[in-house]
Amino acid sequence: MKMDDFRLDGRVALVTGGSYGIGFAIATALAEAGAKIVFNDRKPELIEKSVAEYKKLGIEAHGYICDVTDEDAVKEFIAKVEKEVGTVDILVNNAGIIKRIPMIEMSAADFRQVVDIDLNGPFIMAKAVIPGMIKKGHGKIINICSMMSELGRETVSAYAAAKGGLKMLTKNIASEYGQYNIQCNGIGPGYIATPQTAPLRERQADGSRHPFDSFIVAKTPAERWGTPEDLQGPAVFLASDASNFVNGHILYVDGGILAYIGKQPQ
Ligand code: NAP
Ligand code: GCO
Repeated sequence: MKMDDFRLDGRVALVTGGSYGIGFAIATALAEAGAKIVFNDRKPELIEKSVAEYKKLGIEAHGYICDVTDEDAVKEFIAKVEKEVGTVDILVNNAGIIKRIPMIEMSAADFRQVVDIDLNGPFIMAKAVIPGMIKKGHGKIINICSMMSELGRETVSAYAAAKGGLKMLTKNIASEYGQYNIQCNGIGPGYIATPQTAPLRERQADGSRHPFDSFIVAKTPAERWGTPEDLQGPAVFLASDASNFVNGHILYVDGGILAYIGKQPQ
């Protein structure tokens, strides 16, 4: 093995929802390893703001407006990227939402929206980039799964169903396209401090920690929330030649939560 196996020079990496949070952190790491960065989001103002944020880090990111659930828009998006930047070598299916509603109070429309973005979106994106990867003779797809690909909890039925499905979509893409030297793996982040989990970490009126915040810290051997930066090394590994024989694997980056019964309440 050579350390250059972890380099991504000359590769085009597309990170969906790469304007902030986990997607932005992963994109900056892939850029650090040499990749050209493409990202998309739904809001024009976000694209502009994020291109400037990438530029502050010395990264010439290519930002496009595209909703991952809109198949026609995605086809157009990928055609534009192939023309303006190059064929996508690395796809990170990061874009995702969560709605925290008790299941019997959740509307079917809300359930469908979460599954549409968190599961149909990655399918649509992967379907759009795989033909180019086959032509090039290689490709890397990294699906951002979740602890909820393995575990359930109150109020996240749609999200858990979608992320459980995304785990199996990852394994199926690996099975169907491994013969073309395309590796499809997942990253399963633990509880990461981003806007998506901000409501779970809000200080209480009396200034005390949110009960869920304390719960997660007690459930994590590392005794802390993860940061988007904790996901950067695993993402570079799965995007690089160093992982060419890793396929259909979900790499949990969770500080050990999945391995641990949790600290006994004092
Ligand atoms: P976040 O801060 O909410 O960011 C999500 C990103 O996805 C935003 O840029 C968002 O842009 C974009 N997005 C949402 N729907 C989209 C759509 N239909 N088309 C295109 N872009 C869309 O979330 P995060 O915490 O960084 O999480 C990123 C991924 O990691 C998600 O898949 C999430 O499920 C997963 N994850 C998060 C954690 C965690 O603890 N934070 C743990 C495990 C897994 P808009 O502003 O347009 O919505
Ligand atoms: C929640 C959280 C989690 C995290 C993540 C954990 O409400 O339980 O949002 O779902 O986002 O998916 O891996």
